[in-house]
Amino acid sequence: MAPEGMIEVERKFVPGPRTEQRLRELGASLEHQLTFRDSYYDTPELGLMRADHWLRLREGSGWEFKCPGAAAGTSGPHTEYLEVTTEPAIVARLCEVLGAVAPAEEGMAGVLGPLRLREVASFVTQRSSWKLALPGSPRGALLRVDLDTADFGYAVGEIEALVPKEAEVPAALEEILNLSNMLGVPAQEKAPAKLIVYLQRFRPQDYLQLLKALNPQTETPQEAK
Ligand code: V4E
Repeated sequence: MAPEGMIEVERKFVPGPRTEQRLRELGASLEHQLTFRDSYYDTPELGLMRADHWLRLREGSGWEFKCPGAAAGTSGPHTEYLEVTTEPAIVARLCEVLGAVAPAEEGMAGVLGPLRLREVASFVTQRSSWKLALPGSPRGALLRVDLDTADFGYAVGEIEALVPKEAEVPAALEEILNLSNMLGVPAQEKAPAKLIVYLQRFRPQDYLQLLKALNPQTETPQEAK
């Protein structure tokens, strides 16, 4: 998770048998290997996820709230989210999104009930986190590559850059796309997030409702002729 207020620009991809070897060839270093549980929370109507907001409790890190950035969503192969990690800031944003009056409590534990937030998904991820600097990068910044396997059997990779302001997003995006090419990721490939695959497998009705809300123009399987 990014430090408070940073913009996370990322692209997910399907890792292949040669992905790690390719990362090493490009000079990437394995930073750490972690196992953690994410528990996602939402209202019974999925009021947060339908508005493209994602609230989770990450084991070892605490509460994290991903809110859409200027180019959030799924129009391109990348996504852009602002990450909020302090509890008072998360509570304030939750109230905005859900149209609720701010409760007297500022901590998360005290607002879950009043805001009708309950766990909708929970799974464990095994993650290998790689870091590398792209040669010739004008930003001189590091890219992170996470290779994840969720306990329900789904593997996904993620190339991520953290930028402090919107003006730096295009350069970060270009670096991410360059690295994607170097890793052999097909240009238009879009791999779904672990949570989306979890909902598809274990909460199919919620998944269909969510898909419709996030991509109103998409036909759901039941509606397809
Ligand atoms: C932003 C988002 C979701 C929340 C989980 O984000 P994700 O990047 O998948 O988390 P993780 O654990 O892989 O990485 P980390 O946070 O540690 O860097 S779930 C779905 N989205 C966005 C999204 C969307 N709006 N629409 C569709 C169809 N898919 C994904």
